[in-house]
Amino acid sequence: MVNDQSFEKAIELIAKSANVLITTHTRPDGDACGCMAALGEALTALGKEVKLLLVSPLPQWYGFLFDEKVPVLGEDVGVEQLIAGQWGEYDLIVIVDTNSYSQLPKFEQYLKQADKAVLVIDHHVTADGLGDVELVDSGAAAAGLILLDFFKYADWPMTERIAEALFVAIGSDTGWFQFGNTDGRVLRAGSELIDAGAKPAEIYNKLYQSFSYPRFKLMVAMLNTLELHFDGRYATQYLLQRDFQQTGAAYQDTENLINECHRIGTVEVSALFVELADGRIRCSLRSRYDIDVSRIAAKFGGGGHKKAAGTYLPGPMETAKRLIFQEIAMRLGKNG
Ligand SMILES: [Mn+2]
Repeated sequence: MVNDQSFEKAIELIAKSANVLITTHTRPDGDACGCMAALGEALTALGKEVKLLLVSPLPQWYGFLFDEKVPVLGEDVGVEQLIAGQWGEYDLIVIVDTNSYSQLPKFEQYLKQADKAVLVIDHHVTADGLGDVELVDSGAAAAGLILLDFFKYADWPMTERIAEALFVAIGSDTGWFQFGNTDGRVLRAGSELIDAGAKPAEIYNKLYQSFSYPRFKLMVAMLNTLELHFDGRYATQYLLQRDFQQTGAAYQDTENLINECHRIGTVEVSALFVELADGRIRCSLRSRYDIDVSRIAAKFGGGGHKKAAGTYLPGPMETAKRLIFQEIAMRLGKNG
């Protein structure tokens, strides 16, 4: 849990700020988007001038959280513009759901030269200490849980919109209450948010039953690459640039697809390799039991959680697959 002293400092920081810029990690997920939306809503209600900024495109299924399109750095606004103050001057930067430079491509440049107060709200173990004030709790299943505690501490009104956004944050980081991080705190928060107006069935539909046909075809292409190793304990899948071209799906459509292979009973750990336009390979890792995939990701400059992590690897695909295979072989060997 975050201590009261940190909450007090965050409240002070917000109280003396008028223009607030809120951002989150690249490949924004439900926790990232939900926290941005909830905090944006709350700070606007407090009379702050709030701007939201993403560092990579928003998956379309999170669009309902925002009243208007959230600008993307490098697409809607250039980092030079941001640095030059042509896209607004801010006295407070809030970063949600990450505390790492590597998760903030391009924004990192702005952050390093900007002489602004920074507030971080995060639950990752990997941390660069980006904040002047940090609300960090690595025991929280989602950054949304920290935000909920903060809102309650600050006694800010919990509107239906905020409850919905925080429910998205918590629901998605727990795999809709299926992952091992689903604890009493998660379910208590869930019930509070439902009481405040969040509608779980409606949210589930918007998040998980809203595939576009291209995204579904991308999933089929991915499933066709499934390989099992070590008696079915390690599953790999991959997607090439050509799969995106053939299906018409976008890179952000890969979110959560890795989890499909964990329906196979033997699978303990899995990797999804995605070839990027620049030739690098994005590798997502999931673990069901003891293997700490954040350690594997960290070896290659990535990060995350024990059971869900990611990193970038050099291409081509076979090289990337081999690098991770060696790590998995070591660990599965050790664990018997
Ligand atoms: Mn998160």
